[in-house]
Amino acid sequence: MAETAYLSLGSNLGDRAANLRAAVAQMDVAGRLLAVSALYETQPVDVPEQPWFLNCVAAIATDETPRELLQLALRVEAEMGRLRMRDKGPRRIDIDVVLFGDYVVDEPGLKIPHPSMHRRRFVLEPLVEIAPEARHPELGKTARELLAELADGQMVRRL
Ligand code: PH2
Ligand code: MG
Ligand code: MG
Repeated sequence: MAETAYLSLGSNLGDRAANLRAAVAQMDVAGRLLAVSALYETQPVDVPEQPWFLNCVAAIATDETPRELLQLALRVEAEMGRLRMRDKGPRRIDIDVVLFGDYVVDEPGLKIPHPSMHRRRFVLEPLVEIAPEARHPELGKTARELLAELADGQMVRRL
């Protein structure tokens, strides 16, 4: 049965909007694209000294497994010329699987829900835009509730 997965995409090098659009279009082979959020200009978190990001979230109905979806994301990143210069540093494209139905996966290289998603405004604002009732299976809270609990401090502006 198809599951609904949510992807968080980010870019802070090159033509950021074009990078996001190209990546979303390529992820479409994993299933059926259900929704794509607006683009958001976002302050870098974790590694602050880097260019601001554009971020968005896409919902996809997929018959793939979480591992297969991750592998596709990594392939699209590689094909788009992503170089991993520095952990959490600048990149042309980053594609993270943040939720996959109500799956909880904790394997090397694959953690679902994404371990930081509930603390990141750049994930939660676009997620709430397209799926306010999407539920975090470990915290038992919806995207809307998680966003409401977030402290101020990360700047996120919808374009
Ligand atoms: N991704 C990171 C680290 N920091 N900050 C913003 N605003 N957007 C991101 O996509 C992002 C980040 C690691 O993947
Ligand atoms: Mg990431
Ligand atoms: Mg990533």
